Amino acid sequence: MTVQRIPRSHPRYRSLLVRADLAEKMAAGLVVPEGLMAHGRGEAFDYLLGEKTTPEAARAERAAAARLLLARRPALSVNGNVAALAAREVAALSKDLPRLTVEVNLFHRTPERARRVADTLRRAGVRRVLGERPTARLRGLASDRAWVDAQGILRADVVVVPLEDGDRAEALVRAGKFVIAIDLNPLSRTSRRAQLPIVDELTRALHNLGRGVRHMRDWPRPQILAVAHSVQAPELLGGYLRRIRVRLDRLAAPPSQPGPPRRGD
Ligand code: PTJ
Repeated sequence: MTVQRIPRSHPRYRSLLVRADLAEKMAAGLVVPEGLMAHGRGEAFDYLLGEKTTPEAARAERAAAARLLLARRPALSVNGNVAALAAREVAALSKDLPRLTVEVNLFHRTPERARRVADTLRRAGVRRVLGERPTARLRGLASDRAWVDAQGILRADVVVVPLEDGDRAEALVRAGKFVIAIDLNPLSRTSRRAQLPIVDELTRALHNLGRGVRHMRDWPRPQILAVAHSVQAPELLGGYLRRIRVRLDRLAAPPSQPGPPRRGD
């Protein structure tokens, strides 16, 4: 169904809209077919998490914003899905944090797709986009995801990797980067390898990162440092899984029965 034909009254209007938009962007060659599967997996986890930012994700996003403010060379990696779903949010974050390098990084790389992703970002307002003609490779990675820009991800100290695959997250950690993942699946290798796993929907996460950056940017450094160190990956991952378990337990519980009459009732 095209975006225009989705009835606004549908209870899952937003979700249908995003799907139709992604399908159109796949036809236009921005998103790969595998990207639609990745999106479906993300949606499934979003259901389990209640389709809102959990308190654990909010803490992770605040800490990530602090890390970005403290970074000397922060970078954000953008693939086809990220450009399709959140080009505007990427542009907004790059305005909130002008030092942030925005770099195209594709698993299914062709020069045309790299250009399409970069054009999408520029149209949304990102001033400088790297990665169209990458100049270096990350060590220990066989896929095209290894291609990076020597001025961008290669020299970055903090890298945000949304909707990433586990191999590259691992390679980035091995290369000494501080890796902030955005991935709705708390069980993915990316979430489990990142030093700071944000398990939240991409547009919500980017929005909250921008808000955190704006909120803390004039704070004294020790205060920002305290926020940056306020969460640990194992504790966050446990928290996300517990959040899902508690939610499922609650949903699975039989409707409460009126109890036996108590004395005095
Ligand atoms: O554009 P390319 O060629 O670089 O390819 C991009 C995809 C996404 C196809 C590629 O990176 C891929 O195959 O990714 P994976 O390994 O499927 O991982 C994507 C992860 O992102 C999955 O764990 C999903 O749960 C998660 N995800 C999907 N949509 C969202 C999401 N996380 C947050 N927000 C979303 N909207």
